[in-house]
Amino acid sequence: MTEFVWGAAASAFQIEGATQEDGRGESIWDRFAATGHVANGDTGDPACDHYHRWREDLDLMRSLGLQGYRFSLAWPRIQPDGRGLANAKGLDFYRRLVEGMLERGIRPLATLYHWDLPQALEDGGGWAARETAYRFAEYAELCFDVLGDVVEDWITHNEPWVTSFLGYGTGVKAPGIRDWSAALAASHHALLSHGLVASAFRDAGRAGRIGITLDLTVANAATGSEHDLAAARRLDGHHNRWFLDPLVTGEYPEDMLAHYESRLGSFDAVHDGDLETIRRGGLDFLGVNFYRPNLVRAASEDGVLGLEEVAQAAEVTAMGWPVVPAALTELLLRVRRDYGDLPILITENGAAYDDVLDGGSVVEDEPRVAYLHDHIAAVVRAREQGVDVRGYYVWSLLDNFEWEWGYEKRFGIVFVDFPTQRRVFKRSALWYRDWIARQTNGSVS
Ligand code: IFM
Repeated sequence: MTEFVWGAAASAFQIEGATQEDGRGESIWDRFAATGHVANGDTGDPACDHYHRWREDLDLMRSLGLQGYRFSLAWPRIQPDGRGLANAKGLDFYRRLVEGMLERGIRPLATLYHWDLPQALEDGGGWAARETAYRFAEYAELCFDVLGDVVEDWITHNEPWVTSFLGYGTGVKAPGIRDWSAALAASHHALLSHGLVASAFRDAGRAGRIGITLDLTVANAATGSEHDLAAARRLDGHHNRWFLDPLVTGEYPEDMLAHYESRLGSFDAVHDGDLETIRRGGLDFLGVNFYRPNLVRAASEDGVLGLEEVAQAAEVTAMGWPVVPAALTELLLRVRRDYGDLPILITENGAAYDDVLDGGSVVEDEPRVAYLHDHIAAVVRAREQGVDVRGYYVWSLLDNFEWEWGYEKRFGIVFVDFPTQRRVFKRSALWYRDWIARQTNGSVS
C-alpha cells in the first residue's frame, strides 16, 4: 500500500441482488425490508444485479481507470446461518470476483462486514450478544483461508457506529431495535470482534494488512455557549472517540463512559482483557468514511445524548447533508494530531443527487462533480500538511440500494436504470476518469 490508490467503493447488499441464490441465507436487511422498513417497499432484489453482472461492472471500472475497488463480502452467502461450514458457492463467487479485478489490474480492498448480519445470529441477540463477536472471528477465518492469497487489504467493519447506534439505538437501520443499552453493547462487541480478527490475522502470520473503517465526523457547536460546546464534545465522543480511543489507546473515553453510565446505568459489556484485545488488534490502516460535518446545540429532550442538530449555512445534497469540504481536511489533521501518524484510506466519500436519465449518452451531475473535486482537493491539502492518506474511494461506483431509502437516493458515478439494469456514465464518472489519468506514478497533484 505504498502508492496512492484511486478507487470506488460498494457493498454486497447494496448491489448484488440474488438474495436467494446459491444457498445464501437471510440477512437482517432482507428481514428489515420484508417487514416494511424501507421506502417504497424496496428490497435487496434486484439491486444492481451485480451477482450476475459483475464482469460488466469490472469492465466499467477498468474503462474508468480505477486502480482499486472496495467491495464487501456477504456473510450470509458464506455462512447462511452465521456459523459452521462455509457455503462453497458463496466463497467461489468472491474468488471469481477478486480474480476478475486482478485480471483487470484493479486492486481489491475487501470489507468483511458491511451491515448484512445473518438473521439467524440476530435471532440470538445480534451484535448486542457477545457470541456474535466470536462467530465473526470464525467467519473471517473462512474468508482469509480462501481469499488470503488474492486479497492483500482487509477491512473488518464498515462504520460500527451505524451498526450499533443506528441498528440498535435509534432503530432506523436493521435490525431496527431501539435500546441504547443494547446499542452500547453492540458497539463494544463490534470493536471486540475487530480485535479478535485482526489479532488472529497477525498471529497466523497472514500476508497483507488489516484495518477498520469508521464514519467520522467533525462536531461543531452552534454557539460558543458552554452548553453547546459540551454538546459538540459529546457528539465527538459518541461518534469519533468512542471508536478511535479503544482502537488506538485501549481505553474508552472517560467522559463518555461517565455520560452513558449516568443515562443508561452501568456499562457491563466489557470483560477483563477485552480492551487489550481491541488495542492489540490495532490498525495497519484506518479507513475513514466522510460525508459531512455536524452542527449541534444542547437539548434536554434527547434522553441519551442531550443534543440536537442545527441546520448549517451550506448547500445540501439529496440526503439533506451539508457540503463542507474543508471539514474533511480538518478531520484528517485532527486524526493525526490526536491519534498519531496512521496510514489512512478514504474508504468512502461522495454524494446523492436527484440525477435524471434524459436520453442523452451521459447523465449530467455537475453538483457531484463539484462535490468530488472539492473533497479530493481537501484530501490533497491534508496530504500536503503531512497526513499519510494513501487512497481515496468514491462512494459509489453505481447507484444502489441506499438502505432505508431504498433506490430513491442515487450516490453512483454511474447511473443505474433499475428496470433495465442499464448502466450509463454520469459526468462525474468521466471527470473522475480524467482526474485519475492526470495523476502520474501514483502521485497526487
Ligand atoms: O450507502 C452508505 C454506505 O453503505 C455506508 N456509508 C454511507 C453510505 C451513504 O449513506
